[in-house]
Amino acid sequence: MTYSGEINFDGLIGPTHNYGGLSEGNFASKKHHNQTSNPKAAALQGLEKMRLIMEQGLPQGFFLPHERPNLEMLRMLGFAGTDEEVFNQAGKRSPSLLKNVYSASSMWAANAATFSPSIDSYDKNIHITPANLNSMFHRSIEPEFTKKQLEMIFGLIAKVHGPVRHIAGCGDEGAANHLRVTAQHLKPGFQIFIYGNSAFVNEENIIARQAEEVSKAVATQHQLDPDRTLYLRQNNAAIDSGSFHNDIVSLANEEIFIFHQEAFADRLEVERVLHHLKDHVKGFQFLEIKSEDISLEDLVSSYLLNSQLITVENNEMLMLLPEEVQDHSNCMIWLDEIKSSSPIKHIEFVDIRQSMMNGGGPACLRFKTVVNDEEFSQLNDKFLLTSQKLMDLRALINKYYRDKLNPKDLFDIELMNESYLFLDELTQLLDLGSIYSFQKN
Ligand code: SUG
Repeated sequence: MTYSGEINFDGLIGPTHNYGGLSEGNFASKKHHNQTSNPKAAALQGLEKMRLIMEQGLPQGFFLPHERPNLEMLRMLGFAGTDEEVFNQAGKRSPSLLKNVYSASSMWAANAATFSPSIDSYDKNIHITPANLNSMFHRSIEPEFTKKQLEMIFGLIAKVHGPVRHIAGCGDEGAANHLRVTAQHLKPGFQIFIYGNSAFVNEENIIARQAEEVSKAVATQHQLDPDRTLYLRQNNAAIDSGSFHNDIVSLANEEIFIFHQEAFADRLEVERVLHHLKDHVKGFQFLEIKSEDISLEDLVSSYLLNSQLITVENNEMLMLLPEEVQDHSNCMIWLDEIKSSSPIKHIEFVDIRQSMMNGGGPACLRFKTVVNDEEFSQLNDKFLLTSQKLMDLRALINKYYRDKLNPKDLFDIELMNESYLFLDELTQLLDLGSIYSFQKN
């Protein structure tokens, strides 16, 4: 099969998905703290979303869940002995730490890395930089295994860089703070990097996860044309309203750029960016959501813009939204309006409630890439979904996953064993060999 265009890689939701309340500034994570999750339903919901995208004719990729609990991290922090001893000591001496190394947060693949397609770079290579995610402990333990998977998938066709070093203030949250606008996926594009603040400025009470300097470093490393690289700063009011990542208040696909009136800090900069795009991108269209139509609060609670916007037949677009949007009449009115004024002609809703309760909508669950046909032929297709793999994954999830998991259950070593058994069988199913640390002991 040949293919060129967009391919999304979704994070398979792992067996330890739980509501640990670990993310400051993420309202959903805080609101559902200590509620009982359903990892089985979560993973099946994630697969169903992937199936819906495949149904539209796009190949669909996936990332494997990371090894959780991450005993290697506990060992790096001084815990020693057998796996059981390390687990039990950490549970006793530092319950919060154990909860953090158990997080299934790698499911939110939009935070895995920043992706630049080869057409945009001087050296005509795909460039990928794994996000360091250093703002939150539970996420900061993701980049190493993310890089490993990126190398396995894109190793033959991309430069996979190292994450930007873990330095206080120098956070990188990957594609969740990055947009690409272009006449067509495979034409040269304009990349917009969105940051919270400078690494050297610390504003009280504002959790700015993405540093300006880091965004700029990623753009430089990706060999992007400075005339085609744009920067916007998140509005503190948006961050404060629960938009910890920019992908909750803006969205782009090909020539369409959607954003909320209060998404960005500096109106003049927004105008400059819009002019630049209007002058250079054929068919460019922006849709600005006015606060009087949909408040920031409604945007964050509905996750209207944390949806997937994909190009389907006849250059029309499909918007795949979380079901929760249907509870907001103002969002539904807006959707009706854009159907007549933009290429977005198809609207679908998906139930990903389990992920939403931790602040992750459809857009969070996917890492968007663009490849040409030659690159496509060299992707590692073990990470691409087929109908058969979909069935096999469903069966494996049904076999191993719990349908009830409370954060207090994380202290039960049986959960660790179940999690590792699942991951072991998963690597066998996908013929990946031993990729997890526990498989090497
Ligand atoms: O980093 N939630 C994730 C949600 C990430 C959403 N991603 C995008 N917007 N692209 C986060 O805050 C919650 C984990 C917990 O509380 O157990 C969490 O990590």
